[in-house]
Amino acid sequence: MGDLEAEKHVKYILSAEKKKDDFESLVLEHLRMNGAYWGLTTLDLLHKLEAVDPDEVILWMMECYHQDCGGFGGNIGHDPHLLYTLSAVQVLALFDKLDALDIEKVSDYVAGLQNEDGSFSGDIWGETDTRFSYCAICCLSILHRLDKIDVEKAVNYIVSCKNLDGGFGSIPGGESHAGQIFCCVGALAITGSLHHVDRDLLGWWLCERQCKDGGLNGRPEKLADVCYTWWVLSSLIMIDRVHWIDKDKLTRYILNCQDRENGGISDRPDNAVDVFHTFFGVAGLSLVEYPGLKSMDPAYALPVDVVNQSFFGK
Ligand code: GRG
Repeated sequence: MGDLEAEKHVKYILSAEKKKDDFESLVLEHLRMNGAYWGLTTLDLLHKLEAVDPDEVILWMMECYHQDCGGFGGNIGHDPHLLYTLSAVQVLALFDKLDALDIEKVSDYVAGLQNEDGSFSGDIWGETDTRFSYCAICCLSILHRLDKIDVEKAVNYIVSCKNLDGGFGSIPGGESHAGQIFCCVGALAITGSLHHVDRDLLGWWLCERQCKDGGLNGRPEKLADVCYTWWVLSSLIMIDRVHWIDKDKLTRYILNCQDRENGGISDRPDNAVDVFHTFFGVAGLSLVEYPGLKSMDPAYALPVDVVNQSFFGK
């Protein structure tokens, strides 16, 4: 199986951060803020965050900030959205620099996107999705401003997206999907509402995501993909059913998706690597307690020491 090529992954992330004109950078241009979160969290899990100058990152991030409304865009000159605002808050939490934010302004922006039915729109254009419920709740919790929204309504809306198979979809009646399940279970965990989850039913659906090759898929009849290591395992951990997965087979699958020459992790063995799958591969290995990695918090999707720092100041 071979080991985790930690040093090569660090080099890969650091070089991806600097490139601006290759294929991957162009594809990621509109979600560079998410890319910063994926890359920097990977470095932190590998104990190499100090290889990056926080001031340089924060300077760039603040250029993506919209002072008029309090939200962050995915890159300089791009419109604000909850998806990027959460990534910005997570990156600042990684660096322990949340004080660089106007916390009232940012949390007002997030809270202002809650709708009458408790759901959240991602931006002013109104699309709703349980991904945005998670982004809002995680963001406000990190900023200690959950009191700015109607948490009960937010929880009831998420519960209305629960399906008969125990999973959750993007809107009421939407198909269960591991990514949405992470968002809903994560939001319920953060708000202390996990009693709404049927742990055995959902745990069964989630552990059935493990394919013959050891990898996990996101819904029935689909191919395995390294990113589902995160969405599925974090959910299983939050509902206390992670022992229903074959961790050794999964670990082997992730390690087989590494580019052993140039670093980086891909969705499936022998495919091209990218920062998204490198993050979810390393974060997944952290969840299976692969040696030498920092521990990840399954609900906040940040290293545990970062979450502790932000909540307990230690
Ligand atoms: C802080 C980790 C973190 C997340 C923020 C944006 C977000 C909240 C969560 C996204 C959850 C989600 C929906 C993930 C799924 C991403 C994905 C690989 C979708 C692909 O969907 P399909 O239908 O793929 O193309 P399948 O595998 O079903 O064929």
